Amino acid sequence: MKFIHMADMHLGALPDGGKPWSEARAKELWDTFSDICDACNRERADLLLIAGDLFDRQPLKKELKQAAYHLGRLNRTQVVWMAGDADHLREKDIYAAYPWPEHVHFFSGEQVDKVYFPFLDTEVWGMSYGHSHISEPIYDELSPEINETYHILLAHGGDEEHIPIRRQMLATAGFDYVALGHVHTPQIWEREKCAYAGSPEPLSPKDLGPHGYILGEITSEGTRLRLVPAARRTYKRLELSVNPHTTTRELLEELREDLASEGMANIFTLVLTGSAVSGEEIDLEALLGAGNILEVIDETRPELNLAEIAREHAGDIIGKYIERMRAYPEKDEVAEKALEYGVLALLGGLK
Ligand SMILES: [Mn+2]
Repeated sequence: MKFIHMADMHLGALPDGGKPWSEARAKELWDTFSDICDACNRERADLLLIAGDLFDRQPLKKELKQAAYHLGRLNRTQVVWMAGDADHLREKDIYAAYPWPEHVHFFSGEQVDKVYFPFLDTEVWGMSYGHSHISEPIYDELSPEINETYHILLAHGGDEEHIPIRRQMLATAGFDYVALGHVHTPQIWEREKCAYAGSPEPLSPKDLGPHGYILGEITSEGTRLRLVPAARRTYKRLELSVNPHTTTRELLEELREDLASEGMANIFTLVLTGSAVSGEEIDLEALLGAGNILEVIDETRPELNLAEIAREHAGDIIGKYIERMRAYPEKDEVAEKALEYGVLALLGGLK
């Protein structure tokens, strides 16, 4: 039995809101969702498991229509789907009432329910969020009968306010696979037969590394899992080293080269390291305009002229500190750092 497991697509979200590339990314979420539907056809997947937060909030009717269109393109895959905390059901919700294609199975209540597929001899357990917060550990008590039938649990959450999960308990509950959602970074525990699919597109600069969906297979031998990258873009951290003489022009040149080699479409957090520029200030706006740069973080430190500081502060605590630290052998890296940080802290404290 072959399946594709996805979660946390967050359709309708506007990643990197306010940035020039934000609208394009909102559209790319749909494109990647469409790609995953194509993958179901290509891989001849028996099941598409959607472990919550397909939408970023309660979907509009036209968003449901668009989702139904893509799911309608599946030619042999059965879809099992739950609402997560972000797109949780509300009383007047239109999800359940929506005329989904016959092969789309939606958990429409907050009680654990089961869908059985005789031709796959597979039973999928799950529920939907009816609230944005659920603090009861609902999944901890579940345990399927051990028999020939494959049992899958579709689950969303894992933190205190979103159904706490004890993974060790789930691992021994008897499911052949637990398809998890809510955590946006993919995590696979193949031996424990469970995984967070992660969001197919990264949604914040904290979501580093590859993103996509999980391609899995359950046989009498066990459960095999693999992350298939599908994201169109990656968040990256890019360090640029500067010295007191660096100019904006030089820095821009280096930045453009780095962006080209790291992939212009990706989204970057720039970090300036090294010694602070002492000449003309770096034009941060120019750096921000060189590509998809979310922000520039200045981690440079002022270059210390210790001889001058020692002369100026002869007799006070700073002078004494420098004198004392210089008693350490030269080229002792720890002592050098302690001297630098100590002097900076003391100078800062005097401001
Ligand atoms: Mn969630």
